[in-house]
Amino acid sequence: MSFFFSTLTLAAAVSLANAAVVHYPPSSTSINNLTFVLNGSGAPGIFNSSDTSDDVYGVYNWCNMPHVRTREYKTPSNKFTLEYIEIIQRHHKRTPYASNTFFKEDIPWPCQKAGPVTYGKGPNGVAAQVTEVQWQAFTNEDNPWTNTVGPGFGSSCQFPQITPEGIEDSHTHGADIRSVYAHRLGLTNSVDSNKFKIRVTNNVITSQVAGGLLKGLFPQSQNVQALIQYSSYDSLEPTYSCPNGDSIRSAYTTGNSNWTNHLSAASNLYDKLDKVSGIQRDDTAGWHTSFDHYYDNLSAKQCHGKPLPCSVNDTSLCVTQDEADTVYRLGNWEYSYYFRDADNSSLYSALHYGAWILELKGHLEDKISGKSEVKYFHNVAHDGSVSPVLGFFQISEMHWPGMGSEIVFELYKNKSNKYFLRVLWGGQPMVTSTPLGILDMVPVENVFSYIDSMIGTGSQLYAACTS
Ligand SMILES: *C1O[C@H](CO)[C@@H](O)[C@H](O)[C@H]1NC(C)=O
Ligand SMILES: *[C@@H]1O[C@H](CO)[C@@H](O)[C@H](O)[C@H]1NC(C)=O
Ligand SMILES: *[C@@H]1O[C@H](CO)[C@@H](O)[C@H](O)[C@H]1NC(C)=O
Ligand SMILES: *[C@@H]1O[C@H](CO)[C@@H](O)[C@H](O)[C@H]1NC(C)=O
Ligand SMILES: *[C@@H]1O[C@H](CO)[C@@H](O)[C@H](O)[C@H]1NC(C)=O
Ligand SMILES: *[C@@H]1O[C@H](CO)[C@@H](O)[C@H](O)[C@H]1NC(C)=O
Ligand SMILES: *[C@@H]1O[C@H](CO)[C@@H](O)[C@H](O)[C@H]1NC(C)=O
Ligand SMILES: *[C@@H]1O[C@H](CO)[C@@H](O)[C@H](O)[C@H]1NC(C)=O
Repeated sequence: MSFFFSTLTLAAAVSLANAAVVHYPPSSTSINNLTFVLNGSGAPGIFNSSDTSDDVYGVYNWCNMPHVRTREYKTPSNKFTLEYIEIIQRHHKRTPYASNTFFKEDIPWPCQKAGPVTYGKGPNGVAAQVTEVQWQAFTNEDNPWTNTVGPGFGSSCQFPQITPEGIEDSHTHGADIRSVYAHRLGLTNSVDSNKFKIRVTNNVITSQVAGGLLKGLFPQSQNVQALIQYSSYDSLEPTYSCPNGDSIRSAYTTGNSNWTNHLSAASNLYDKLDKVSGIQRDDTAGWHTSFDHYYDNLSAKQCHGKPLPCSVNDTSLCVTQDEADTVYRLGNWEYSYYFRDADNSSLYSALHYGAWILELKGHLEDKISGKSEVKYFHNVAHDGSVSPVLGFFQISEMHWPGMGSEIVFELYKNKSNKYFLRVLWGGQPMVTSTPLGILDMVPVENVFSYIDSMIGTGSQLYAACTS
């Protein structure tokens, strides 16, 4: 443990039961440089297509983030054998959330014959008792609330819903993972539930992604069971209650000038966006407490090749590309602040996502002890899941995790039965600001000590969250 505590004099330590969380500040880059974010130019990556050309693959693409692929994969020395992988990813590209669609403009979202398949099935299978049922969103103007909130007329998607292009990206993602790991882990063409597990959240969009992903991963797969935790304490989304974590985060956002400064500095931009959208400056739906809603709505359109919105009352008053790019820089600044720049962001990540991290540690321990024969565990989740994992391991450059962002935990063994962990972000070893450095063949016990120093035991985490 002295490995971690020796640096205490360099960084602020916060006691959490027996654990001590040390915040190691991130690198200074254009992402967390507020002067550049407000007064610079350009988008911080690709925001208008799922395609990234091979020569630059690995750059930030909000629409379809880089993941492991054969072309870029670095095979470790043959002194190591791969024993187990665990992947956590964000879902693929989607429509905006209904709550982010109060902009009144009339860009339609077509999802004909591409709705979620949603039905119950008994143990006797589909043929015996049920038929497949697919949702088809529709509007009827006889319902007088149509067009008063949400996406309104002309859209046939649920909000949110993974779009047909997002399903394609999910399938490609699965096929790319297969190309890297099938022969390394001995994965067959269909799911062997003793060796492979897939987990989703209670938000149906993660199951929509799982369908495409699984077909790419296991081309012969059928009737796969996806693990799902109870919605009031799911560790993956996460939904478990941690009021102390929530207060720590509010203390560094709401009312804290380190946070609110960027909102006031962007006042002119807000004036323009509000003029186009018709949203009031004093709205209570969160349009002015962060850039999240504008970012989601603008980026979802651009990722699907749709134009930027114009006012429904004045078609010459439109959001410009420069304004959208500024919203994208601000959104990335916000995620860097939430999960890395704020002094208490590591403590927040440890509390808010500690339960999933403890499950991950348990999976690794069970593999090492021989208790489990699972070789691959795949989690389909959200930006709100991937972000605190990056915050927990204190990545050196924090971006807002885009569509399909992926973290792979690879567990290796050497010929003297020693275990090592390599963690891939965007397909490459993750660079952290912690004493663990680059997470590339780190002795697994050092990672366990780090986790212990951040969280302690499950009952310590529970107490730190709730008492
Ligand atoms: C967001 O997207 C939906 C769907 O196009 C649109 O109807 C809505 O009004 C848009 N505005 C935002 C950003 O709220
Ligand atoms: C951005 O530029 C404006 C005008 O050039 C200046 O007033 C403002 O202080 C700058 N903002 C930051 C954060 O540097
Ligand atoms: C932040 O960005 C501004 C404007 O691009 C630049 O002048 C300044 O050197 C940057 N600050 C740091 C710490 O990199
Ligand atoms: C996407 O945006 C880039 C700039 O970020 C631009 O060069 C490119 O032409 C755009 N592509 C499309 C299809 O609009
Ligand atoms: C603002 O951030 C600085 C640098 O991280 C920190 O020292 C200060 O305590 C923060 N202020 C507040 C009010 O949280
Ligand atoms: C358009 O005009 C109507 C009537 O004046 C107004 O109620 C509505 O808020 C305006 N919408 C926008 C987006 O400006
Ligand atoms: C971090 O959170 C702890 C626990 O709530 C609090 O005592 C401390 O003042 C916070 N630190 C900062 C820099 O806000
Ligand atoms: C396995 O790793 C351990 C710890 O780094 C090392 O001491 C040992 O020599 C390695 N064994 C082999 C066969 O490389």
